[in-house]
Amino acid sequence: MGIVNVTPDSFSDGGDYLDAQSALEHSLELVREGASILDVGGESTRPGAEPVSLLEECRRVIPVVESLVAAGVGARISVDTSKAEVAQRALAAGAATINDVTALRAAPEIAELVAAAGAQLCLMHMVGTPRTMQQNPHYEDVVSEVKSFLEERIAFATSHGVAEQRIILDPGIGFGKTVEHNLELIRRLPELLALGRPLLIGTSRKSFLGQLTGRDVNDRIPATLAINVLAYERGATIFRVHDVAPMVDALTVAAATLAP
Ligand code: HH2
Repeated sequence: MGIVNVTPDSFSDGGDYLDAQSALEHSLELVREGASILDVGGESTRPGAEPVSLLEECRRVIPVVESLVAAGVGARISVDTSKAEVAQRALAAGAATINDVTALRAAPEIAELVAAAGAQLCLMHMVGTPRTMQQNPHYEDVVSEVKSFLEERIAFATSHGVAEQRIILDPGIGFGKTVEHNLELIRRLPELLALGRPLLIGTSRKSFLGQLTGRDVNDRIPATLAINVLAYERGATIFRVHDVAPMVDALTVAAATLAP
């Protein structure tokens, strides 16, 4: 899953693809590099980020979805949003997945929209909101708490019409977690796999990798590859990354090595 951030303030690529044309060109490049899903987002969720208005988020995201569909991009189009109106317009424009980092808590009606469109839904775990989530995160057992949360969110989504086989789960790496919480979640990923749904992992260039390596945000590709390969070995199948080409190589070698 290649990341297409149409935002001025994303933590690592804010402002790089702000107009629809550069977002389209970047998307096509990610697909050439091997992305099979593109995740288009118009609101940063970095710690402390300010919310974006509905009008502004639509203005950023919808033209990009439309141009990707018009270009016949050859990848599944996912839209990273927690707003029902953005989801509705994105689905109408041809998006096939809604990636909701609030797991339907901000806008429960996204469930009905996804169900009516027969689309996929990614449910992610997060404590609080991006503004507050990194203020002293605490768990008794991070993995079992994330698992219970996701289990409850699956029940909510399916009771509102979403087919279970269209749900993807994400432990929300970096969303209200310390370095150790993030590592524990990756280490014990098979416990989340027991929920029976594909696992999406978003570690790309994140700050916990900087804390572990001392690297700046744009020098975290090796760290991203290492953790994603380990997540793959533990059962994750969707990797949300900025740097698609090196990730494809790393996963190709990992898959060949693990093949029986
Ligand atoms: N991480 C980010 C945004 N959306 N969605 C899912 N499902 N999982 C994630 O881990 C995830 C996500 C944050 O990364 P990025 O888009 O690069 O930054 P920003 O939120 O600042 O735009």
